[in-house]
Amino acid sequence: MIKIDGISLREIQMPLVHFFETSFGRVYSRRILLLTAHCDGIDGWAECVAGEDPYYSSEWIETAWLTIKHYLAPAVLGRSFQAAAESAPAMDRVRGHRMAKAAVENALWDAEARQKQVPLWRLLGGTLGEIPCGVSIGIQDSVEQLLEKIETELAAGYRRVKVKAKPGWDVNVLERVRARWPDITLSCDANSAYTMDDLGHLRQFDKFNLLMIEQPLWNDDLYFHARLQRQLKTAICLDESIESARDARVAAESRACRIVNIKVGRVGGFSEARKVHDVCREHKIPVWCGGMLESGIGRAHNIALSTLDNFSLPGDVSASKRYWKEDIVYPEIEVTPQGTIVIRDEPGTGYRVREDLIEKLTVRKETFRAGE
Ligand code: OSB
Ligand code: MG
Repeated sequence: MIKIDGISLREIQMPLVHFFETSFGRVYSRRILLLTAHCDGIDGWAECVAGEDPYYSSEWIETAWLTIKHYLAPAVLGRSFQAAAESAPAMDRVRGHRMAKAAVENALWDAEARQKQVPLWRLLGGTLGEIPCGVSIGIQDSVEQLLEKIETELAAGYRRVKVKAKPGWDVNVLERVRARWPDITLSCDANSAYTMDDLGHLRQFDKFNLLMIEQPLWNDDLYFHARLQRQLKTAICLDESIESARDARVAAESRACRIVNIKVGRVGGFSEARKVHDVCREHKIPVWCGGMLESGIGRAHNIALSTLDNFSLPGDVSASKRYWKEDIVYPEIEVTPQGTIVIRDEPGTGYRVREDLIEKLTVRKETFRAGE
C-alpha cells in the first residue's frame, strides 16, 4: 500500500557538456523538473521530461508544473494505492499532459520499489540483466565535427549511432558517415521535419542501409506515415506519434512503422509504457527506449524500463558523462566497453539520489500536502 502524504516539485538547472540540436532547435542547458512523492516516510523520485520549450511536444516545464500543482497532485494527495500503476486512472480525467502524469506515476513506482525493497526493474516485469546502448548525436556546426563525435562514441563501444536530420542536413551528411563507416548500425531522426512533398528526397535515404528513419513526418500523424512506409525500403520508427497503447495498435495495424521508440514520459508513465511494449510485442514490432536528455533520475527509470523483453534494439540510453559534468545520482550511469549498461540488482533503481547536490542546483521548489 502506498499512501501519498505530499508531493514536491523543484526545478534544477544543469548545463549540458555539449549543446544538443534537433530539427526544432538547439539547447545548451537544461531546466529539469523533478518530482518527489512523500509516501509514509519514503520518498519516491521522478523526472518530468517536458522540455524548456513546447517544440518537441506541446508540453513544457511550465505547463507540467501548473498541471501537477492544480490537477494531478490534488487527484492523488491523501489517497492510498495498492500499487503505483493504480494512480494512472486517478489522473485520467485530465486530458493529455502525459509527461506531467508520468512524473507523478513514476515517482510512485519509485516509492513502491523502495518501500518493498525490490529492484524497480523487477517490479516492472523486466528480465534483461544487461541492455544494449546507442547514442543520439545532434546536428553540429559542421559535418567534420559530427564525424569526430561519431568516432568518439564508436570508440566508447556504443552499438548504434543515430544522427539528427533535417532538410539541408541529411543526405549530404549520411553520405559522409557511410563513406567513412560502411558497416555500423546507423539510423536517423527527423523529429517531423518532412512532409509528403519530400517523398522523392526521402527515398534517397534508402541507399544508406539505415536501421530506421525516426519520425520523418508530422508529430501527430499515423496515416501518412503508413503511406510513406509503403514507399520506403527503410523501416520507419515512430517516436512523437505514439502517445498511447492505442496509438501503437493503430500504427501496427495500419503498418505506419516497423519499429517503435518508447519514451515513458511521452506515453504518460510506466503503466502505459508497458502497454505500448506489449502491443508492439503482440505485433512483432521491436521497441527501444528513447531519451529526453535526462538527468540520472530519469535515466535510471529508462534503464529499468529497458529490461522488458521486447526492448531488443539499442536505446538512446547512454552514460551520464555524455551529458553532465556531474550527475545527480550515485554512482553515475556508466556504459561498458561493449556498449551495454549492466543492470544493478538492488532495491529501487540501484542509483542513489544526491539530494545535497540537487539542493544546490535547485532554483525553485514547492510542496503540496494532503489536506491543505
Ligand atoms: O527525438 O529522440 C528525440 C532529445 C530531446 C527531444 C527529442 C529527442 C531527443 C534525443 C536525445 O534524441 C536522446 C538522448 O537523451 O540522448
Ligand atoms: Mg526521436
